Amino acid sequence: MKITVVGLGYIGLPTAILFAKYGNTVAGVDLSPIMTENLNAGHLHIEEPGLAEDLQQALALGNFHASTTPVSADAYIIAVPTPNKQDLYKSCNTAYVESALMSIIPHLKKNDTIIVESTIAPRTMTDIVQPMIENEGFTVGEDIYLAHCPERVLPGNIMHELVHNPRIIGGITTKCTEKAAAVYGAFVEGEIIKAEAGEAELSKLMENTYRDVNIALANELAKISNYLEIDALRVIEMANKHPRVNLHQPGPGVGGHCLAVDPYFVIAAAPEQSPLMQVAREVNNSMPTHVVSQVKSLMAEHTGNRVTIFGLTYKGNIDDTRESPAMEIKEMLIESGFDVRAFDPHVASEILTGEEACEDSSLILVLSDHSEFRDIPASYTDKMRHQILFDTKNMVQTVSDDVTYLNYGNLHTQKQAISI
Ligand code: SAJ
Repeated sequence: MKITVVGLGYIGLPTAILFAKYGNTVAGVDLSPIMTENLNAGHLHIEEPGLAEDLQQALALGNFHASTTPVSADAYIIAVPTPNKQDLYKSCNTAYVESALMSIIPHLKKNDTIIVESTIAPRTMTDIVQPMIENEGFTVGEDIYLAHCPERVLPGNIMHELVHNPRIIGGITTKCTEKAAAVYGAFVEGEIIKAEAGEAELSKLMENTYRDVNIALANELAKISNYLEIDALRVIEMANKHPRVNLHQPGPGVGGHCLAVDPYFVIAAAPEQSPLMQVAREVNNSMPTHVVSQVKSLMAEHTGNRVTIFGLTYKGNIDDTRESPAMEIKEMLIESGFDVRAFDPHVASEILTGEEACEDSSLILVLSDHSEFRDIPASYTDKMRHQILFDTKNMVQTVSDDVTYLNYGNLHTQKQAISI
């Protein structure tokens, strides 16, 4: 198969590389000339385990080439961003999807398949994408095949999950579904679930909304337990021993380009019907302010003004700071007058070592669960003015006995902890 993948980000690039690795001829398209040149030279712009090796393999096979303009193919895959609009309910902005479609339209021929992988609001395929193709004189389901196949892979485990996760294929017609399923047959070993386009759109959004709502519940529990002076983490651990309970983990907030974005697509499409989802978003959005309040309170008891953030990414072992609560907390702490230093071995622009970041600091604030933070060496904490560590991710395993270790389980033991 000849496949053109438009959008070489966290999803499009791994997808393109896998198609190439499995013997297809793949053209990767992105607006950035520097990025496409780098890819052709074997250099990645994102961190994802296994991707570098697979890129080398695809290039060695001669099956992958990146460029800034689409080329003719049998199947087109669109994996471009769909941010929130700045409107009342933060609805789905399909501008990049529409311009990607416009860029491939001149190359379309009878029997081609177009697959939208980007996360989209319910009814986008039938209300926006299908009319765009039919305006060009094609009949969808007869001479062009159109499907929404949402990506559902977890950053950090993308290369494995792309192959092994079940894949939802939502065609505009049954024939569209069959054609798109055949495309993914190239490498997907997970179950292929055939669906209608609208079902595929909404199920993807509800997966992330499910997680967002459950994290909101855990974050609310952290606040409740702090107020009631009960260990929230023990409560979660014990409750989860029940066979039908799966409380999620509290943290500094919900980030990334999925959970903090997608629920709004459903909310905007049905605002009157979605009060629970809206409150969950508010609870998760409140967490950076909650963390900053706790930091202010902890710092009020001590001399010194330096706070050291461990981890700026939206979650552990990745380099992605998009929609990261850690970045928001960093800005809020700076605005509050703290002298903020950051240590993040996964973010290239952060150049301080752990020792440098901790020097003369009064508090370490762990905001991302990078595995490097599991064991905190004494060489970091020895340099501190006051040895206090607040681990919002409950991930630190070992730290010097000289350090006062706090997490959402024991924060209430500090008399200055704030019950909000
Ligand atoms: N988080 C918590 N507590 C938890 C779990 C996560 O606070 O118990 C936070 C994380 O720290 C992070 C945010 O939630 O800030 C999101 O992280 P995540 O690991 O839950 O998810 P993403 O955004 O990296 O990927 C999600 C995944 N969706 C689901 O698990 C339902 C992934 O499978 C999707 O493909 C991806 O969204 C996407 O692209 O939509």
